[in-house]
Parts: sequence; structure tokens; C-alpha cells
Amino acid sequence: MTTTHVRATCPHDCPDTCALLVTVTDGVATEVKGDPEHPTTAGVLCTKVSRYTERTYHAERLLYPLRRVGKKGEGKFERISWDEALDTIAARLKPLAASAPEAILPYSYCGTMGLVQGESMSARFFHQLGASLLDRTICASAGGTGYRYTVGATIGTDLEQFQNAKLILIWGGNPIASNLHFWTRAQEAKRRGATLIAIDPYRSLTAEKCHRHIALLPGTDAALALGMMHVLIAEDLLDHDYIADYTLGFAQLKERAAEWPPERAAEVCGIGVAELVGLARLYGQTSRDGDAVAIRANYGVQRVRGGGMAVRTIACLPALTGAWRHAAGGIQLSSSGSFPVNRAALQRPDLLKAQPRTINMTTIGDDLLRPGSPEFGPQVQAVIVYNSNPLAVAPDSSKVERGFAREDLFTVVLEHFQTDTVDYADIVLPATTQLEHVDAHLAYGHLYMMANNAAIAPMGEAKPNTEVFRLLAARMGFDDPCFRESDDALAARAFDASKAQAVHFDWEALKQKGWQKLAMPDAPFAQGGFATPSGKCEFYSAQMLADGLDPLPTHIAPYESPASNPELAAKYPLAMISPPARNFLNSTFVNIKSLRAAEGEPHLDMHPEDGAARGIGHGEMVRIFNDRGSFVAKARLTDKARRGLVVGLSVWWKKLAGDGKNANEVTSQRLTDMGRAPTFYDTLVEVEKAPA
Ligand SMILES: Nc1nc2c(c(=O)[nH]1)N[C@H]1C(S)=C(S)[C@@H](COP(=O)(O)OP(=O)(O)OC[C@H]3O[C@@H](n4cnc5c(=O)[nH]c(N)nc54)[C@H](O)[C@@H]3O)O[C@H]1N2
Ligand SMILES: Nc1nc2c(c(=O)[nH]1)N[C@H]1C(S)=C(S)[C@@H](COP(=O)(O)OP(=O)(O)OC[C@H]3O[C@@H](n4cnc5c(=O)[nH]c(N)nc54)[C@H](O)[C@@H]3O)O[C@H]1N2
Ligand SMILES: [Mo]
Repeated sequence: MTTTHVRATCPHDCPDTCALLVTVTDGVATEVKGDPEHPTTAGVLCTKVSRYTERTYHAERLLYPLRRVGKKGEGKFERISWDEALDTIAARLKPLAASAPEAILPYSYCGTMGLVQGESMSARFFHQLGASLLDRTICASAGGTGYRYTVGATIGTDLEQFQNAKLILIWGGNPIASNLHFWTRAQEAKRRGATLIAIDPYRSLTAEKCHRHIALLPGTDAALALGMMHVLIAEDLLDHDYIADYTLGFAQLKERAAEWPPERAAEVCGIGVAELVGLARLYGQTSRDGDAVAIRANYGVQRVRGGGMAVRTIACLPALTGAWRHAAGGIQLSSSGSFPVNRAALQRPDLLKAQPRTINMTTIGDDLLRPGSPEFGPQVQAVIVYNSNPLAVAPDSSKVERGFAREDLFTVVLEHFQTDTVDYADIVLPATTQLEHVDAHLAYGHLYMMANNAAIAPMGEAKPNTEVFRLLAARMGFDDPCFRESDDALAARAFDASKAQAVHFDWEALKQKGWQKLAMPDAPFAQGGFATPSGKCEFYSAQMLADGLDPLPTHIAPYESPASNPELAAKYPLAMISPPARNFLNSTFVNIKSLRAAEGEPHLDMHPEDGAARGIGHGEMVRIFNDRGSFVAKARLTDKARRGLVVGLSVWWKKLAGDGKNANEVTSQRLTDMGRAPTFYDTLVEVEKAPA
């Protein structure tokens, strides 16, 4: 018996990107643990990933290529050989490549965050083909855009500093579920005397454990931040030197903030005036006392019409009070901009012969249903899906379903399991999991470059995404040597070692060690140095003006809310949000029995008074609906949801829910103010007892 411990990396779409140690005995992975030496993982994994072997060796893993034999959506398949699968795909793609390559669409997101199994060989393949480009907007592009206008790059407070803060605002995040290793630091800060404040319409697991919980209405975060600015300015809780040296546009910001007295802001947010003023004073006074004040801004803020502007507005706060002077102060939205990823070397955009059109992944429902036209270009005729489950995760799901059900659409899905999307595939290709392939990773919540070694051989006939696209490239006759590069050669290109942050990058060494911290200053903006055009924190952004946006922080009301759309609210009075469930990772892990059992079944949390007004009792089945569709869930009457708000933790596989539907039946394809992102949490619904 031989036992080894393989250094690996959690591939999931989560800020924590944990360092893993995989125990392998005689070729079988028996345990996955957090690396105790990795400073942010610190030997701790979430429940989901500590069960990773359950997922890899799951009896329902896809192990062979399949061809559809039933109707689209029915999920009936028969086994075929790799040769037959690849020949079939090449035969369908070749005529399209010759006549209208933009009719081919890759659809992928972050099933794996790996730089190699994500977009490397696949991107090269689609670039060479001239396929439509995919705008990968479904998660972070609104906030990322807003943050970049203000700060210049997605660089912020280092996770490893948060325990030293005296005040932490957890703004639109539920880290106990979705950013566990940040929560560890926040708790340590609490033990050292820090105050934690959650800003969230819902009393999430995290909000429950904070000292204060500001339960504002969804989509009103910019109004809250503007009200805070008003108080900070009126009460002179400012760092005038920091403002003078390192910011742009304070005079204009001051005028704007003057329009937002606490009474107005509190009314828009649906909170108390004293609550708002108290928050602003604590925020300003803690800095004034010389202590570190940090904001952890997350995704909850971004999934509404004004999501980009909300993040942009919040990101102005630390520059007003000089919170950036402390290593443990400032704001973290994402750390991804710290990594010098060598995207061009991995993805080879230079292989493009012309500039193809771009299709937004968020509007896949409409775009699959759109006929060809001069404005749109050719109708989409082939979709190749990998690292994503659009049938479950994309908004306005009934349209997504109708699109994928098109008989004339040729669909290929690379997957581990028979997801909702796989049910619509013509050809299914079995993919390897993280234990079976090599990859290099950045993180969006910490500052370590990470390596993933393959711990075991591929299961069945599964292949890494890269290998599938290498084989397809050969079948298509692509002869550029870049289509023969190995996964290790790709990983060796992941980071640009000529950049100061990544001077230590050496793939062979990283594979051995597992991880390596970037060389970043402790307090990135203590002396300014913002990555904006002016080099300052831009309260006023000329770039925003050029892009057709308000150059100053402002509040943009949701598309769907009682205040902004009373007509719609008369029909559909309840605001619905559908944030991640603790035991799922988007729609990944929903099919793992022990994790699904922990979530039970789809629930809808609603305030007892909203339940009573509709004759709905605790534990009763309800139908949640609007003009776009409906789904069924079990009502939990709880004051965790403020009045007027309903919460359906997500993202369920549709076919594992009683009615074959999930929360995305009612979400819309409307886009955010910037970043062309989805508005999942900008949704009005009505709820009624489910018909028996
Ligand atoms: N366990 C688990 N972890 C995950 C994921 C998962 O599915 N499960 N998903 C991963 C991914 S892809 C992402 S993007 C992140 C997302 O994780 P987070 O950044 O935590 O974001 P969300 O879970 O979308 O929302 C967090 C909180 O925002 C609140 N919220 C909703 N609307 C608003 C609003 O308008 N304003 C404010 N202030 N708060 C609001 C919600 O009630 C929720 O409690 O987590 C990652 N980690
Ligand atoms: N209602 C609602 N909808 C949401 C959200 C929400 O909060 N509410 N959150 C949104 C957010 S933040 C995000 S990021 C998106 C996430 O949407 P997706 O990125 O589509 O995430 P998953 O649902 O986890 O699906 C990823 C799939 O990739 C597969 N996969 C994993 N690794 C590999 C691999 O190496 N190769 C291949 N071929 N496949 C692999 C997994 O098995 C899984 O089925 O969902 C969005 N949808
Ligand atoms: Mo996400």
C-alpha cells in the first residue's frame, strides 16, 4: 500500500480558493483536507469541499461520451466512443466555420476557476474558429466596473489584515456561507474588540452574528453610502490631507452628498434615521480615533439595476476618512486585479482573423431565441457549454429552456454530471474533476498564486477540457503549434513573472510548494497610487461621463421595487432575492445527497405578516410568480426576511425541485447600469398558496 499527499487547489467559484492536501492510497483519493500551512486556508475547509471525494467518485459521474436519443430536455442518452463524438462535433462545426462562424457560441463560466481548464485551450479554439465571443458577465462585472472607475483596479485590503480592524462593515455578503476564511478573520477581529456590522436586507447567517444589522431594502446601497457621506461631511469626520493628496473631485462630491440628508437616505433605504446616522458616525469616528476601518463589499450589492454605481459609491468611503492609511483599513471587493494573469498568452486573441460579435451570457435566453438579422448577425446554431449550467443559473429560465429546446440548435456540453443543461445536449462529453487534472489558480479573496496537481487518473473516459479542445482542434485541421501545448506548458504561462507582484512565479516550484504569495504592499493605497487615469481615488470620474454615466456617486433605483415601479408593485408587491445556499456552490453540489439533505428542499423565507396577509402558514407550499414565470417552494415564516422581502436560497437544480423549476423562473434578463450584468436581486413577485 502506498499513500501520498498531493498538493491541490479548490477550483470553485469562491473568494477563498483553498489550498488542499489530497490523500491518495493506491491510486484512490481517500481524503481532501485544507492545508494547515496555507495562511488563509489554515487547515479548514467548508463542508462541501471536505466532501470532494464524494463528488469525484459519485455513482452518477459522467464517464463516457453520450449521444442524445430522446427529445431535448428529456435526458435520454446512449454511450458512444470519443472518436464518434469528436467526429460528429467536427462535422457539425466545419460547415458553420466556413459560412458563418459567429453562429457558433461557447458558453462557459466558473465551474472551475482554473486558468488552464477555464479559458486557455478553449479560447484558442474558439478564436481560431472565429466563433462569437462570450461576454462573461453573470457574476462580478457590474461591481468590478464600478470599483475600477473609482479605485482603478480590483485591488483592496488584504484578507490577512482584517483581524486587525476595529470596525468591519460586511456589505452585501454572507461570508459564513460564501467566504468562510474571511469570516474567521472577522471573528478574530471581534475577539480583539472590533465591531461587526452587516448591511443586508436579510438577516443572513452572518448578519445574525454581527453586532448590528442594517436591514436596508434591496438595491438601495448607494443611497445609504450617500447618506453616510452627508453625515461624514456635515460633521467633519474627514481626513482632509488624504482627500487633498489622493482624491479627485471632492468639491463636486460634497455638493452631491448635500442632496442626501440622512432623512432622505433613510427613507429610500427603508431604515431608521438614527440607524443611518449612527453607522456614519461610527465609521468616521473610528478612523478619527486612529483605528483601522474596513469594508468587505460583496456581490449582494451588485445584482440590481444600480449595482455598479452602488459599488462605485461605497468604494469612495475609505478615501473620505483616510481608512486606506491602515493595512487593515480600506475596502475589499475582490483581489483578482492584483494578479498579473497572462491572459493573452493563455487565450491567444491574436488568432482572431476578424472581430466577431459578442453575446452576453446573461441574455442567453433571448439570444438563443433571436433569429438572424443584420444587427444581430447569424442565428446561433451551435452552443458548446463547459464549466457552466445555464439552464439553472441564467435568468428568465423559461426562455433559456425554450432556446436550448430548439431542434435545430446543436448543443455540446462538457460536464461531470447530468445537469439540467446536459439534458438538452446533443453530445455530452465527460470532464475530469480537479482531482484528475492540472491547473493554476488566482484567487479573488486572497493574494496567493496556487497550483493544482492531478491526484488521481481520470475516471472512466473523462478528459480535461483542454484535451477536448486539443482533439477538436486537430479534427478541425488547426495546425498552429499552440493547439498542442500541454496543460503544464499552459500553466507555466499563467502569470507574468516579469511583473513585480509575481517575481516568484515559476510553475515547477509552484507545483512543488502549492502556493506563493504575490509581492504586494501591505497598505496598497496608503500613499495614493490608485490605478485610475488620474492616479487618485476618483470621486468624480471623467471616464464615467465619457461612458454615458453620472460622473458622481448617485443612487439608481431598482427596475422593480415598490418605490420605483408602483404599477408593477400593485401586482407583484414582494421583492425577491435568491442568494447562495450554504451547502451549494451556485448549482454545483446540488446533486450530492448529503449536501442536498442539509438544505432540505427549496424554501422561501417570508415575514410572518406577509404570510398572514396571504393566508400562508409556516411550512406550507407556496407558488412564487410574476409575468415571467413561477416556481414552488416551502414557506418558512421568519422575521429574518424584512416585511416586503422574500428570500429563496439558491441555485437549485430544476429537476431536483418538486416542480422542476427554480428561482430563475422569475428573475429577468435586464442588465445593470454598468458591466452588462444580471439583476437577479431586482425582482418583484407575488406569493400564494400552491394549488394542491
Ligand atoms: N456556499 C456558497 N458559497 C459561495 C457561493 C455559493 O453558491 N454557495 N457562490 C460563490 C459565488 S459565485 C459568489 S459570486 C459569491 C457570492 O457571495 P456573496 O458575496 O456573499 O453574495 P450573495 O450571496 O449574492 O449575497 C450576500 C448577501 O447579500 C444580500 N443582499 C441581497 N440583495 C442585497 C442588496 O441589495 N444590498 C445588500 N447590501 N445586500 C443584499 C443577501 O441577502 C445575502 O445575504 O459567493 C461564492 N461562494
Ligand atoms: N437566482 C440566482 N441565480 C444565480 C445566482 C444567484 O445568486 N441567484 N448567482 C449567479 C452567480 S454569482 C454565478 S457566478 C453563476 C454561476 O453559474 P455557473 O458558473 O454556471 O456555476 P455552476 O452552477 O456551479 O455550474 C458550473 C458547472 O461546471 C461544471 N464543472 C466544474 N468543473 C468543471 C470542469 O473542469 N470541466 C467542465 N467541463 N465542467 C466543470 C460543474 O459540474 C457545474 O455543473 O450563477 C448565477 N445565477
Ligand atoms: Mo458568482
